[in-house]
Amino acid sequence: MTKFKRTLVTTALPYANGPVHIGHLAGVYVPADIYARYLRRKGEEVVLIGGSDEHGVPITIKAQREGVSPRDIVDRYHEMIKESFAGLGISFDIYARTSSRTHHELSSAFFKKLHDAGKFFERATLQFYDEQAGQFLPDRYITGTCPHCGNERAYGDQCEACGTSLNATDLINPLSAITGNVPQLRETRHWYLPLDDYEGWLKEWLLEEHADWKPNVYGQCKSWLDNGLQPRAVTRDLDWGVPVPLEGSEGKVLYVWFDAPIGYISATKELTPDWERYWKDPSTRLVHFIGKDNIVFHCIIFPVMLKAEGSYILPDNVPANEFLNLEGEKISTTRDWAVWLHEYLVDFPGKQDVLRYALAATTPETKDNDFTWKDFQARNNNELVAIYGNFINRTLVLTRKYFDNRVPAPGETTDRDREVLAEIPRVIERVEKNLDSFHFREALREAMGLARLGNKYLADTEPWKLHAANPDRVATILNTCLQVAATLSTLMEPFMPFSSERLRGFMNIAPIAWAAMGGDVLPVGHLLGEPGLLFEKIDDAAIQAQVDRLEEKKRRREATTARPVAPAREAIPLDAFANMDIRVGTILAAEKIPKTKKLMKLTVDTGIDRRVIVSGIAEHYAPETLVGRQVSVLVNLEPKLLKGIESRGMILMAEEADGSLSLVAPDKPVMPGAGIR
Ligand code: B3M
Ligand code: ZN
Repeated sequence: MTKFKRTLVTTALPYANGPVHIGHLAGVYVPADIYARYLRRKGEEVVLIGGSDEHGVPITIKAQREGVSPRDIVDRYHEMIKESFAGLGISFDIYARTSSRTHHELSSAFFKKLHDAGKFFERATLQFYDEQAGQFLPDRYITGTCPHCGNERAYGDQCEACGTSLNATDLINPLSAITGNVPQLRETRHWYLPLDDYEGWLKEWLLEEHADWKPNVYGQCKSWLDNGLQPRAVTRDLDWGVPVPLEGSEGKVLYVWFDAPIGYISATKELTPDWERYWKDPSTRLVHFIGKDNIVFHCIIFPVMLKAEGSYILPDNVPANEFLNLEGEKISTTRDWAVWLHEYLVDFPGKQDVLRYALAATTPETKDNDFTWKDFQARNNNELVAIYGNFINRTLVLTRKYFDNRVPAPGETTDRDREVLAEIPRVIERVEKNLDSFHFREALREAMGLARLGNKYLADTEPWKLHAANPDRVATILNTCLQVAATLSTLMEPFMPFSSERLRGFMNIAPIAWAAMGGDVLPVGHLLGEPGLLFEKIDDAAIQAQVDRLEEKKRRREATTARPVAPAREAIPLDAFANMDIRVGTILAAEKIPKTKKLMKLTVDTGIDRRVIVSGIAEHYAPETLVGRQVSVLVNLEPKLLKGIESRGMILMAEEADGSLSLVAPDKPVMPGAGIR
């Protein structure tokens, strides 16, 4: 491994404001875990670092929306995320959190060191301030009309209708999202990191010395550098985060993107007292796994911070991935368009490897990729079950049947047997080459190629037909298959650790070191374990349930975007309301009005009288479910002739954005005629 003695693998720290979805997994955590597991099996020194990003506006917004404290939010999601990662077998050496004391101390000291060394400059700017809330407003906390498309609910950092990124001061009629008041511009002072001063250095370090980075990463960095860098504020006016460790800076915290990457360092520090060996020794290779939206922070801003600090190593590679879409649409947490990891683990127990496989096989390495449930099913049924699983199962069952479950001694070999055995080291080499260069999809395809080869070899040689006539030949074939199977138990492990473990159980073998693969790992006479199924078919119903769930989300979303909740109407005096005579009534009879879709004829006991009311609820309620129900009736509405029936009054309904209707009823039985006011 060239000049490096060890590898420090970091994974983007997800905001602890919501669960983890397949987009996160495919882009960051599955590739990083494959990589770390691979290096470990090779016997290299490696640590895999993860943790929660618990600061910043994404957390405070979520807390405010739910009316709880930021601490409540991060405590809830940190545990949930940590647990679901463990459930999928992401083998973090530590899963830390940025609210920890170690992190606060370390990031605070980091800032102080840069400050004292004169690496920042201070600047005063005007920022929106909410007088009533008594605080400065982050851009996300300001809403107003988008100057580009007229959307009245644009945010101060972005308009989600037209996608334009904005400054809060661009908004027409800006309002505070906290109080709804008009915010005032007020002066505030912040510390800035002069990124522009580092342009020359970055061009050399990044564009020249790291021209081998993935083209999507390199290209984005180059474009940032070509466009010229601007100083970045590294502090914010917020009360949640790492306090700025300087006098007179009450109410200010470190910008979340300043402290979060330092989280990698503080996590390592929590993991081991020997953390400086990882972060300060140039023989450590630092690799950041991230998604494409985090490239600038990891390839430009964090390296500048590290360089300015002076005692840390810099990343050797940042193999960022593009995005994974879901059924052709961009994954979105706010729109709930995602497959959530914690839900997957419940819906598909014991099938962690299927998701890992499907995601690794569609890793969005150089361009966005699409996850579909159909593809997920096909990968399981046609590849894992029909090829890999089938090969393993046949091999083990035949060995049990013909050779008392013991590895048979091979007889004379043919060219075909030798070809299969000779392919093992070649496949291993190709898998390595691809993993070393972060081509996970291709690496998995190569590994799967070995299972495919084994499966085909078995199907072609048909040992089950040869046993009576030529047991020696069968022994050779099965010995070859068993060597391939043993190899697969290690070769597949970085991608699918759970089934590898099962496979080792079936074969009664201990884990095989990477370098030992392909050698004679199964001595003749070795007693195998209990064979079982490595993978099981996933039926159409299970897939349809997932597709239905997504369809339902889409239906709801379309309904809400098409008919958003109407704003409150103009204020009225109490009299205007008192003019409406609303009573509790009981439905006595209900029948659909023929030749109409929506109308129902209801006979209602209003307490005052029994009357007929025509109501447009036929699509929402069956007549027989209505009889006996209590409802709210506007009794003094002018009578109206509808389909030849005189309707006297109106049944009140709650109407949702998607048009669905519900009766509005008292929550316990009430005498008909009771007034509603
Ligand atoms: N929490 C953004 C994100 O989840 C941010 C990553 C921090 S990595 C140091 O995409
Ligand atoms: Zn807009």
